[in-house]
Amino acid sequence: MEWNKNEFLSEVEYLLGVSGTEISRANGKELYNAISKAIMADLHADWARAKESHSKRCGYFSAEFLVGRAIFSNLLNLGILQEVRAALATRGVELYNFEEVEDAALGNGGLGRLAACFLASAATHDIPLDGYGLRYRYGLFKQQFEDGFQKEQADDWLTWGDPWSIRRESERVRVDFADYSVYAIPYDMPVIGYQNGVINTLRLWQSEPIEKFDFKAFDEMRGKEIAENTFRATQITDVLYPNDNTDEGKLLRLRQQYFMVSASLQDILKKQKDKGRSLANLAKYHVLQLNDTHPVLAIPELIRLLENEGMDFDGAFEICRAVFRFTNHTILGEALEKWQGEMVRRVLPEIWEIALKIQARAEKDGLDSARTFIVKEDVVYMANLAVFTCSHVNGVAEIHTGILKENTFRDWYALYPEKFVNVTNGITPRRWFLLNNPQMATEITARIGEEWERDLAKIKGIENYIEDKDFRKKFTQIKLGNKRRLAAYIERREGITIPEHFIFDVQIKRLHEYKRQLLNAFSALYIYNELKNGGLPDFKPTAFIFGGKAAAGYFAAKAIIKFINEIAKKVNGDSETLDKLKVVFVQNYNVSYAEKMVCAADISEQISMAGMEASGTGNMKFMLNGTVTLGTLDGANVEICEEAGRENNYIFGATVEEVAAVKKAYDPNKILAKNEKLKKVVESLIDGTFDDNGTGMLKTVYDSLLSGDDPDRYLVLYDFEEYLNMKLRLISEYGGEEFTTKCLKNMANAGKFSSDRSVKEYAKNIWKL
Ligand code: 26Q
Repeated sequence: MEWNKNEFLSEVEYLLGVSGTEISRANGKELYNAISKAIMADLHADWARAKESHSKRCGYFSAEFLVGRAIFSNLLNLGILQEVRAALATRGVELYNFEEVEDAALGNGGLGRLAACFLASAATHDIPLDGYGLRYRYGLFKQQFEDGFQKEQADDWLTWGDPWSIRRESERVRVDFADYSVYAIPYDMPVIGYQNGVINTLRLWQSEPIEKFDFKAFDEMRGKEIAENTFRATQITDVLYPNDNTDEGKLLRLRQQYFMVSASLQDILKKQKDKGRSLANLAKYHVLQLNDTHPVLAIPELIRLLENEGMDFDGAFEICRAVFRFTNHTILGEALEKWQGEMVRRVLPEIWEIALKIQARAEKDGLDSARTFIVKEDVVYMANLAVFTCSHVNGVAEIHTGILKENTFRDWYALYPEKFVNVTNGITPRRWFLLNNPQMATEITARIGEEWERDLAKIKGIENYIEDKDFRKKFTQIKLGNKRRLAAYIERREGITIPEHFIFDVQIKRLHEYKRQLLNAFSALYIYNELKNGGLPDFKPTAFIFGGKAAAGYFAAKAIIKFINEIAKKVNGDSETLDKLKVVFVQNYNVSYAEKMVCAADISEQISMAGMEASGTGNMKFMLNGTVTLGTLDGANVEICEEAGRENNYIFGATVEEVAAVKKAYDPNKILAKNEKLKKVVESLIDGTFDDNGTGMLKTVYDSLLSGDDPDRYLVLYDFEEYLNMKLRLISEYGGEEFTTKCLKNMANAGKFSSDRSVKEYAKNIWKL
C-alpha cells in the first residue's frame, strides 16, 4: 500500500464533508470513522490480490473472534502508526484519543483471542487463512460493579460505527431452518499482515429477514406479526453467549451454530463452483479448522449440501474426512457440547438424519457403540462427531494433548492414535509487545535488530544483554513507566490509587473456579491479617490486581467477585496497612485493558489446579513482557518453565499426578484443622467479617470448599500453604538483581510462544498448505 500524508488528510476531510462536518468541528466518533475509512480506501488492491494468491486456503471456523480494537494495530501493521499520528497532529487531532473506541469483543476469552492472534500471524507470514464467524450485534457484556456485585450491561459496540468492515450484500446466502429461513449477509474485515502487503479476510455473518418489509401485513395492520418475523431472523446474531468453558444447551445457540456453518460452507462451495472446480475436488482447495465444538455442525451440513448436489453419503463423508480438522480447548466435561435429539429434529431435521447416518457408519467401521459413539440415547456428542470425522485432532499445549489422549478421548485415541497431535498456543508479538510496550520494543530492536518482530525466536539474542547494565536499567525504567501509566488509568477508572513502587501482582482472566482466583484472594486476606498482627515485617508493598468477567449465570464465580471486592473495601479502607497493601478488582477487563496490564505487571498469576487449564495464553503475554510467573505446572506454564527455566519462575502446588492421588481421599477440613490462620481466612466467608447483602453468596463459596459430594473440587485449600510460601518468597526476592535477571530470562526465552510459530505448525502439519 502506498500511503501519502496529503492524500490521506484530504481523504479524511472529504469523508468528514460527506457526513456534514469538518476536521475542526468533528466529534470523536466522526473523526474515528473518517480516519478509519480513509485507511480502508487504500487497502482494496492489496486485499483483492491476497484473495487470489494461493490455490489452497484454510477456513478457520469459530464462534468467537476476540479481535479487540482495530485502529492502532491496523496502523502498526500497515507501518504508518507514527506517520498517521503526526499527520493528524498537524490538524490538531490526537490519535491516542481513540483509546475510548470500544473493543470488538466478539469472544469470551482464550479461545476467541487465540483465533484473532492466529489470523494476525497467518497474514504476517502469507499463510492463506480466512476466519468465518458471526457478527454479533452485542459482544461480550460490559461489566460494572455495584456495591461489589457484578452487573452486566449490553455491549453496544456498533454505536462507534464499524468502519473496519465491508458489507457484501451481493454475497449473501439463504439459511433454512425447519420453521423459517433467513439471509446471511457477510461483513468482511481486513486482517493486515505486519508490513508485508498481505491482507486476509475475517468474514462475519449477520442474520436478516428474507422479507425486508411485508406490505400486505402492514396494510392489514398485522404489526405484531411483522415485528415477530423480523425479530426471529435478526435474533440469531443478536448476542454472543457469555459462557466460557460451560455448555448451556439453548435452541438459539443451536441456530447460531448452524447459521454460521451453513452460510460459510455455502459460500465456500459457491466459490469452488464459480471457479469451475468440481465439488469432488473440494479438499484440494480447502481445509477447514473447527475451533472447538461450536462449529462442528459443519460436518453434517457439508454432507447435506453435497448430497443436494447429487453426491452419495459415503462420498460426502470421505470429503469431510479430507476437509475438516478439530481443535479441543478444554477438558472440562461441562464444556463438551452435546445436543438433544428432540431439539435438533425440531429445527434441523435433515442434520439429525445425517448424524444418525454417521453413527451407523461408525458402527459399520466396527466401533463399539458403548465407548465410541456419536449419537447415543437420543443425544449427539459434538466432540465425538469431530474426532471420528476429522483427520487431525489437536490439543493446545503438550500437557493438554497428553490429557486428551489419556483421558478425555482415550477410547478414540486407542482407535486412531495417528490423528492426535499437539500445537501449543501462541500470541502475536505485534499486539502483545510492539503495540502495548513500544519503548521496550525499541530497546530490543536497538540491540538485536528488528527480525524478532516476525521471528520471535530471535528475541533470544537479548540474552547477551542480560548482564548489560544499561539494558537492565532501561528495562526497569520502562517497566516503572508502564506501571505508572497503568496506575493512572486504574485511578481514573476505578478510583483506587496504587503507588508505582508497589509490586503489581496481576491475575487477569475469566472468572472460573478452576482458575482459582479464590486462592489468590485468600492469600491477600491472609497477608492482611498478618500485617494487622504485626507479622511479615519484611513484606514489600504489594497490590493484588484482579480483572475478569464471570458468566452472567455462574453464581459461584459472581460470589468470588463479590468476595474479592469486599476484601478490597476492607483492605483499602484501612489506614494501618495503607502503605503495604492494596487490593483492586478492575471493572470490565477486556483486550484493551489487558494491553495496559501485561506490560506493567511484576507477577503473573497462573494458578489453576493442575490439569484444568488447557494452555492459557495470558501467561505467554506476561512472559514476553518480562514478567515472572507464579503458577502451577498446568497448561503452557509447563512449557514456559522448559523454555525459561523453572528456576526463573515461581512454581508451586500439586501436579496432575498428585491431584489424582490427593483426590482419592481428600478432606479439606483436615487442612483447616492444622492451619489456624487459614481457617480464620476461610471463616471470614461466614463469620460476619463481610456482608453480601443477604444474598447468601459468600456462604455458598464456603460450602463449596467444605461440604457437598466433592468439597474443594479445585484443591484451593490443599495448595494454599505452598502457594503462600512461594508468593512470599517471590515478594522477598523482588527488586534484587537476581530478580531482574529472572524477568529478562523470561523475555529472552518467549520465542516459542509466538502465534507465528503455532500457525506455521498448523499450516505444515495439519493443513498441508
Ligand atoms: C459452549 C456451549 C454453550 C455455550 C458456550 C460454550 C463455550 C464457550 C466458550 C465453551 C467454551 C468456551 C471457551 C473456551 C476457552 O476459551 N478455552 C480456552 O482456550 C484457550 C485457547 O486455547 C486456552 O488457552 C485456555 O486454557 C482455555 O480455557
